[in-house]
Amino acid sequence: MDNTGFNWKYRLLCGLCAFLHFHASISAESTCKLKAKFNLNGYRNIDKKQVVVGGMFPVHRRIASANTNSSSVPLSLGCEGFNFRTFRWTQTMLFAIDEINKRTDLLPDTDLGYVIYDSCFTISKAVEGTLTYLTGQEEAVPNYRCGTGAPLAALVGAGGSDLSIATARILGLYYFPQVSYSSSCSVLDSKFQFPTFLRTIPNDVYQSEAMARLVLHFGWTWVGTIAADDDYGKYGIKAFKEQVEEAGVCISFSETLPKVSSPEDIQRIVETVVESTAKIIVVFSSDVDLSPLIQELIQHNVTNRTWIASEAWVTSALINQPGVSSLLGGTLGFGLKRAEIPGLQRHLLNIDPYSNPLTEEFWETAFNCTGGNASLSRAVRGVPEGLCSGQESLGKLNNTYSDVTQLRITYSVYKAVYTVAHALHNMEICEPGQGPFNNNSCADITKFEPWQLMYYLKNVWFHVPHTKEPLFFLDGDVDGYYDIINWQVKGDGEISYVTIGRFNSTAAPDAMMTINNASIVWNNDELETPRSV
Ligand code: TCR
Repeated sequence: MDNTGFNWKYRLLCGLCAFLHFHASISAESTCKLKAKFNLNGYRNIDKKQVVVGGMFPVHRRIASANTNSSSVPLSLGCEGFNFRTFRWTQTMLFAIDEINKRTDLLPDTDLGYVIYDSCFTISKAVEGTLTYLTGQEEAVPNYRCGTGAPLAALVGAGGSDLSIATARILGLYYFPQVSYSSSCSVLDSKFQFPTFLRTIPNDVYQSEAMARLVLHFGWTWVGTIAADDDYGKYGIKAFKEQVEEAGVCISFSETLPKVSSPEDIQRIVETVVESTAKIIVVFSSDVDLSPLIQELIQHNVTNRTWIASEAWVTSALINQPGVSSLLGGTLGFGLKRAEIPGLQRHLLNIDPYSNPLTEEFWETAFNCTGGNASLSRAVRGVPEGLCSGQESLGKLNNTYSDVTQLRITYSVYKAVYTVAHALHNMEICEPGQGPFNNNSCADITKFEPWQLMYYLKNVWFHVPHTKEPLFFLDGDVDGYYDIINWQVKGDGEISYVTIGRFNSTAAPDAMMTINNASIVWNNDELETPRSV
């Protein structure tokens, strides 16, 4: 492949973190390296058209604390708390793009590039990224994009629902498509409010219903609830409560997890859990927000509870840490459809630690080493203690980043990228005179309008590679399908995720949920169903 024709913008934004400034220097190089690696038979594709897909991922867990000094210029904050799981999602987007660029039957005449933003799990960052994305500028000036570069297609993201709600409001103004892989909150189904929002993750109305059915299935009548202080937690738990209360279940307590670190709030929730007679506790939260509470409950040796997990923490390595089995063994929860994505693990293990600042930070965090470049001379001369050599082995590291046993949101990311690619493909193969637009015209893939891509996205219909799962949208949503997962403690104290049932929103009402009661192992290895009091 001849790389000379490429000038992809590649940006990883994290406020004013160094990331923001590196794209100019690395732009063509890093993406082309990646492309070259996946290029077919070395044929020249400089004649191909180019389209850029945006991605937004919460690679960091939070923004650094604010500088409250108001006598100096306010700066956009940096981010901290590197998240290996979400970094895997980011790499999956790149993997999918490479896979698509390699194919000759999908987008044969177009190459996909990408622009990736780190939302740092924070609304303000997500908004900042969206404005930057729309304007193509670092200063966020809406309705202005300079340069005549390749068109930006759609945004894959933005992560949590609260972030997507913010970004979708802005993108909606410009009729700019957004395909989300993890924003499941029910409010996002309003096409009136979010006209250009689509998602490959099911709407949480299904999950809340499934949770309610689960509680009723076991005859529990007294449950406690804990929710994250965001749209996901609040709307999810509200719908759950409405449904169980209607069926006569009583709520023992309702707690909200703090968004910003607050040991006092965590302490209060621990006391509530300890003092309550409710033995069944439903938690609707992301793993990041739940983790401090779990740590504290372990300190208090809390056992003998059955936890009901929402999808965002049900297979999370951040929660399932050594030592949680006495607290969380027996947990039941809802997981998205799991998939195998052949080639993904190889891609994950093969990343170049020095291709951009984010991979560099990943490497340093994973191997607990610092800086420097993996230059050959250093490898030959030996590496001073504490410095990364670049030769460290990812394969040997037991890290959630390269763990491909639970590809659920990861699979959803993969589907989101393919969704955009198929929509673009249908635009590309449009026959002049038989197109869907005014006077049967087609859109030009080198300079289309966002609403034209939106037309194709809404009408997309394809089979996801490898799994062959059909993918299409009904009003921007997909069907609600979940595995019901049980945390079973093995002899060595490790927890394995065992699928003990399924929920399928498309089945007849009495066949939606199937559970194999006999295969469940409860807290403390009990085989008998716990009682709610
Ligand atoms: N929807 C959540 C965010 C979220 C998430 C996750 C975050 C989901 N699954 C897994 C981290 C890991 C599901 C939301 O806010 O909509």
